[in-house]
Amino acid sequence: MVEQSLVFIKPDGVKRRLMADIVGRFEKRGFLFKHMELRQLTPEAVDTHYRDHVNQPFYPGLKAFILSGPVLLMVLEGDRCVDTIRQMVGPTDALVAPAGTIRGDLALSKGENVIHASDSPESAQREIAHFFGH
Ligand code: IDP
Ligand code: MG
Repeated sequence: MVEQSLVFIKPDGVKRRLMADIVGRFEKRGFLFKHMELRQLTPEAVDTHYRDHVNQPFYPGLKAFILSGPVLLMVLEGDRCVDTIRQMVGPTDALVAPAGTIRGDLALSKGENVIHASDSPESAQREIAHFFGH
């Protein structure tokens, strides 16, 4: 089933010049790129995007981190791409992410973990509408 996923490279990945590596992985895997945009997010956009996390103790740090520079937003399309991309990204805590995953190869932290990817087709629809309108 053809799906879309909302993915962004977080400010650590942009600053560490990891964009080409990460984008290259998605290109080589064969996803269709529907949108790609470097964007400085607003505080309101971060609160909306992470609405399920705003009451977590780590949220103030997460918000400051996501606002610390531009993110590279992408909408990717492909057969069952939401799960496939989550597999490529690896688990949240990069310290335990397996080698071969984006986080396992490129990050070491649970907070600064270089990339966001939608966790379900429903989240993807909400996130794409939020960042790119209907
Ligand atoms: P995910 O990005 O793998 O889907 P979520 O649990 O949805 O992970 O958390 C969203 C983001 O919040 C994570 O990618 C990470 O940047 C941050 N985060 C989650 N848990 C922690 C934590 O325990 N400490 C610091 N940051 C965290
Ligand atoms: Mg998540």
